[in-house]
Amino acid sequence: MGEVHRNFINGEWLDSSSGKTFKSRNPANGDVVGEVVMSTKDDVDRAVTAATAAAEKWRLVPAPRRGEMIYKVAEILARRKDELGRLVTREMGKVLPEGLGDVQEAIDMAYYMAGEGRRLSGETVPSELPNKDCKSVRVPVGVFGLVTPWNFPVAIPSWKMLPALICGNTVVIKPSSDTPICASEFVKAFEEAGIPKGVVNLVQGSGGEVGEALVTHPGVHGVSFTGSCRVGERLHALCGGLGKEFAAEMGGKNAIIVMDDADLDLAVEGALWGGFGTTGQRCTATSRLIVHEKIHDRFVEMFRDRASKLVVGDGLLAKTQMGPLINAAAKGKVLQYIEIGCEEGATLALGGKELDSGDRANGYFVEPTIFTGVTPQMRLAQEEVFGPVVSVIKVSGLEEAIRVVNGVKYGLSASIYTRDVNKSAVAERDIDTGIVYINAPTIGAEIQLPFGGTRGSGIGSREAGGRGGALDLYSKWKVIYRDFSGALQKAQIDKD
Ligand code: UN1
Repeated sequence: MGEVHRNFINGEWLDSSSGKTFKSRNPANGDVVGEVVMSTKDDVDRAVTAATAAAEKWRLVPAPRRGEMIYKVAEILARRKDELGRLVTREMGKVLPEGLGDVQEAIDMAYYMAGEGRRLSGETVPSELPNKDCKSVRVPVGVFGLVTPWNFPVAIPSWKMLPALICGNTVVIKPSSDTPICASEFVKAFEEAGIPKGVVNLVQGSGGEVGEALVTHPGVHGVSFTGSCRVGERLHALCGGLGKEFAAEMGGKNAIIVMDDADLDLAVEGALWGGFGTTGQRCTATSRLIVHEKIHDRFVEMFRDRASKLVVGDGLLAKTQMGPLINAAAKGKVLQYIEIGCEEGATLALGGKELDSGDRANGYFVEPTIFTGVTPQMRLAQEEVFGPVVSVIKVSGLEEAIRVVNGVKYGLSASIYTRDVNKSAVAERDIDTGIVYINAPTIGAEIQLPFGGTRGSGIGSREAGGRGGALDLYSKWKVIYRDFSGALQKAQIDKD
């Protein structure tokens, strides 16, 4: 076996204090991708201590200089894109073009956040008193604990680390134990870019032991989490009680509306990509198709025909269009939802079975699956499946369609296919999700605007760029009043 992937603490690659390791495996075939250290609370403590010590100097590095280092991270990732993209596919399972896209999203974020180093703008406003000025500036929060998932094993660490760093925070990241090596290789880009020691720290291990120790650590001032609702809500309760800054991005039950005037070929393409891209394992994945009754049967026929031809297998093979699920538990959960759908009386129109023979015997594969005759209140139509299962719900018009889109506890992403500009405007106005697409599927957000959802999809600030994006989590406002009159002036009192 090759090298052991260690923790990165205070600029050094260190063994864990447990002396134990675990194996990261390829979900397509069970091959060992590498061996990784299994950390403990002591390792978390060491990493937070390093991040705390580094924070004092890092906050004083001018933001444009921090930006130049992040610009270097972008260049390093761009140079290593091919290698890292292949690693994403080997460790996480998504098909190679998507593995490369995962790395590209991190590159985009790095260039974007590098530029923020020369903005990070606040406000300057007039004072009510003479010879006095007022402004607001963004200041760092301190040390951030970042807990990241496996489904975007390079992109999501980048969404959190890059804005945290440009704002002048230091970080400790605990990546998913399903994709530890992607995170490790990503962190190497920061090391190569010359980020000072202690500014970026990585601790590998389980969520229960390492993740919770990190987010509840008294030296951690802010936490950002992406993952399940169950864990997000638990961490929120823990962090709220400890007075930490907190944000969580937690999933969706995203829907595409297909109207009777839609370009059906385009809508089918969108539904295939939204529903089965990344094997349905995006928080933004399309898991409901809300289809107008007038074109329902034709649309379902076209969609089923295309989905039945998808090639499922190892994402590294050029012919593969859909990869495996991440692990045995994920596969078990998807198969269980398929059973639930059948029990609830939905019609299994395609797929529904695991694929566990031949080349696929050692991977976690499930067929692209379509249910029709789904009603909005079924569990299948309400709960997040996180797999290649798409439910078709028939509706009689736009108003009903929007009611169905909004009738779930999540509010991340939604879309409408229509050629009618008025209908698209109504959907844009009345759909209650953080992201709305017109004539495009529910996946594929770009990094220069805020990412996140309403209601059960998230807690706290959104991620990524733009007004209301990640900078709001990773910085606090400080307001400064400067009186250069040389006399005591009393606001609200000295009026004449
Ligand atoms: C996620 O699934 O958590 O919008 C992130 C998208 C991607 C990001 C998905 N850019 O589908």
